Amino acid sequence: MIPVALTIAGSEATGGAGAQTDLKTFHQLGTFGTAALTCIVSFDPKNGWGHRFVPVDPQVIKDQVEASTAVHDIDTVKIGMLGTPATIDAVAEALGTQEWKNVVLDPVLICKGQEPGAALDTDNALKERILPLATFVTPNHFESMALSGMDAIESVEDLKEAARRINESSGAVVLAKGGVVLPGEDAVDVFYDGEQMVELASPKVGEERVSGAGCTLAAAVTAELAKGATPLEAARTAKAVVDSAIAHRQGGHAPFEAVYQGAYAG
Ligand code: PXL
Repeated sequence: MIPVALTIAGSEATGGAGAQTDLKTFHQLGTFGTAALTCIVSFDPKNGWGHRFVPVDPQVIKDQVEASTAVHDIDTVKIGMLGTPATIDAVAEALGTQEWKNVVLDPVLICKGQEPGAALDTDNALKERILPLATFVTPNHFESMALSGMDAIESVEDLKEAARRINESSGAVVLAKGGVVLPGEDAVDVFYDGEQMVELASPKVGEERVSGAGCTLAAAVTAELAKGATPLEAARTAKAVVDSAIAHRQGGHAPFEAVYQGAYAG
């Protein structure tokens, strides 16, 4: 049997991020991908490519998870963009319907186009209801500050401190992403599982963020864990997948480019 991986994530219609990216990554890494959509994001080309955001009915989210887990034996799930407190409650309930070996959380905290007030409620609900269920969490620079309570992360040492704090408060394995935000020639991610602190570095490809890199990293971790990799092996492979996906990124008519996973050969 091909290992099955489920993503609970938003649709991003252009194929750069969200569930579309998760499924491509799952497929490229030899897993059978399934998806439950939490929201529909449509970039608005007439309005600065802002995010038009429509949440999926909470019951429909639960129905999708029910369908996927009824058809397949799934022990590994990725959580991507949730977007509203009602969605978070629905996903927490859906996760509670069975045991999971791996719950990989990409803690997408803000999405352009959301009300700042509503976003704060959503962030708090994510921390209270979903983070405690996660076994593996992949915060970016901004999310690492939010989840650790640190005011600034300016160095790899700061990022390590954030990873320690997030691991202590959640119990999850942490893969904190420095990305292009920290200074230096390398993009450094920090892996911390409560015992091992490992720096994963690779040369930066440009200084611009590429759409879908974060989704791809968490999806690749998920696929590798579904196949039986250890958390550290999964993190190392995921970093290589993202490096390849960024190197083979695809532009279009938007002012940002999107990752492409199809060139990763393993
Ligand atoms: O990259 C974060 C992200 C995740 N999920 C969805 C998105 C985005 C960013 O655009 O639209 C659905």
